[in-house]
Amino acid sequence: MLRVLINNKPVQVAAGSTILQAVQLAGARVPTLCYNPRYKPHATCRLCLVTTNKSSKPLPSCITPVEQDMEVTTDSKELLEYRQRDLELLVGRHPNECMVCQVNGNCKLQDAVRDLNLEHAFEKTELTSDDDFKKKLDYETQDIRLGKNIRGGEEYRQDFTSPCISRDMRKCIECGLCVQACGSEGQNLNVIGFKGRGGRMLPVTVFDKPLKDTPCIDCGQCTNVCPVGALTEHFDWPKVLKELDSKRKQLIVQVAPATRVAISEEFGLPSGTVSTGKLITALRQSGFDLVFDTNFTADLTIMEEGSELLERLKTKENLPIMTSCCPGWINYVEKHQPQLIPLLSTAKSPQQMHGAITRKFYKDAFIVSIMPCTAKKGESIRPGMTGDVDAVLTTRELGQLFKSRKIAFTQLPDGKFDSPLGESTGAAMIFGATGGVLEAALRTALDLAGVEHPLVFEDLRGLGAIKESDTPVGKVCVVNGIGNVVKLFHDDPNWYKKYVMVEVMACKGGCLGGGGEPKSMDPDILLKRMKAIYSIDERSTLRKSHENPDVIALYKNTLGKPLSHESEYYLHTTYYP
Ligand code: HC1
Ligand code: SF4
Repeated sequence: MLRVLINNKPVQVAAGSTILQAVQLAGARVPTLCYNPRYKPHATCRLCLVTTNKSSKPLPSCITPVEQDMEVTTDSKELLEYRQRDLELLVGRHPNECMVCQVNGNCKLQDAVRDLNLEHAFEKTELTSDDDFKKKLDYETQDIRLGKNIRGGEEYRQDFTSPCISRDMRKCIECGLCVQACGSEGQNLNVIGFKGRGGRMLPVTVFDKPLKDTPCIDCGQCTNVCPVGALTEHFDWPKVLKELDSKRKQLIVQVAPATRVAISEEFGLPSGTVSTGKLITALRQSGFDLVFDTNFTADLTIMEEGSELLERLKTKENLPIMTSCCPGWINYVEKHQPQLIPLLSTAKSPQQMHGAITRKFYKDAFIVSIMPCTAKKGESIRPGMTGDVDAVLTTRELGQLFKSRKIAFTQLPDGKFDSPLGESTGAAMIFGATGGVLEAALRTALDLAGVEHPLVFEDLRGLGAIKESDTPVGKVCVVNGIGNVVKLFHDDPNWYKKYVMVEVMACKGGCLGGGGEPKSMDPDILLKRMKAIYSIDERSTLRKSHENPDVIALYKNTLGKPLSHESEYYLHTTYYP
């Protein structure tokens, strides 16, 4: 351990730590813009400059290692001037649209402007009336808009071609976090990379193509780390707000497993707080007539997928069965590894099963789903599924919607899901964590096969990259994050052949780390959300999908049995290379 003085306060830090880590340990603060604890720091923004007794020049604290007896000063007139100068350059070329920007209030550039008293650098925006604001919302909801803007002789693309991800490169501050998230430190897909050199570097897509024409899988990890409004989900919440206000139709909403934990962060509650009851009440106060649970169809997915597994084990065909509920993974298979298509479970995801069943019973309703995931927006308009779910909102968008409704989220009493599409088991809940789908499938498939087994499969839990378990029906594998799938294929194109079942979730941590989840600077955020998800399973009275009484009733009254003709019609789908 090294002894360091931060603004005269002594702290002990491990050798190899950065000054920024020591500053945080001492409870002090320096402003940061391009720093994210998930990725290697590279000191682009230079807002985290500090002075020390070891150098005559200010040093970027995010990349400078501590030394024994280093004396660090985080605040001084000189440092403020340095930081202000660097920030002014960024602000000077940033569009002056904060009042109508979708990330207004959740933007690190705004935070830095406030921190460094640079408000004067932003001129007053001209948009002052409600009408102007509504016009802006209409503009944001247009499906396709491809334009270019001129800035400093470069062309900057506004790209609204993807139903999942929007890009407005006028707002880019060139921090490079999106390049890291999509590249070798994250998804290993390199859809976004730097173009140009030195001060003219700009993150662009492969060959600078519109996002819809690239190998992007819509995972949204780039949007989750963008500190400003340059990369965002495609915003659908204004469209939902209009439907809620117009009351033209019955409004129905379903809630994904992971969102009931992460929504807490949007309202300042500690990470890992379970807010299921408050979430239900807030949705009702927002104007939804029926609040259902995606977990209900997570149980249904297990019935179908577990039965498919047992069928394939019997026929020894199309093994390993590969899970199909993550649309980022499906996009990856279709775009990058189409030879795997026959191995994918044909079961629709719980979102789409819920949409199909709800639509069967509520033909004219407007159906919304709340997901931690940007790719779910694209999934809802896949061939054969369009029209079941009318709009998909990310957890972040739901936070915006609640805030626009002035809902006092933290003060709300607990509500209850509507029945029957709101009942679920603990097995459904763990879908939200990496390994959870496979664990839930095993709990049911092994029971149905009459084999003794533990309830909890510890080997499949946690944040490991590749997790395996030997089960009575064969070896199974969980791959945590698409970046790890890319590595596996790179090392051995036949890596999957030794398993009977493989689960892949495109985002690290599973859905709880989805691209549409609240942005967080907490290095332990995935573990905290995961712990909360498993705690819900532990508290559940029913923990196996085939024990869900409403699922049993749905088969009895409507679908017959898993893999029946009716089940195939409503609950299964097709994939396309
Ligand atoms: Fe997921 Fe799923 S678990 S894909 O991670 O199978 O998004 O939360 O809703 O559909 O249930 C996401 C989460 C989610 C589906 C379920
Ligand atoms: Fe890359 Fe995912 Fe962003 Fe697409 S959505 S550019 S795959 S990080």
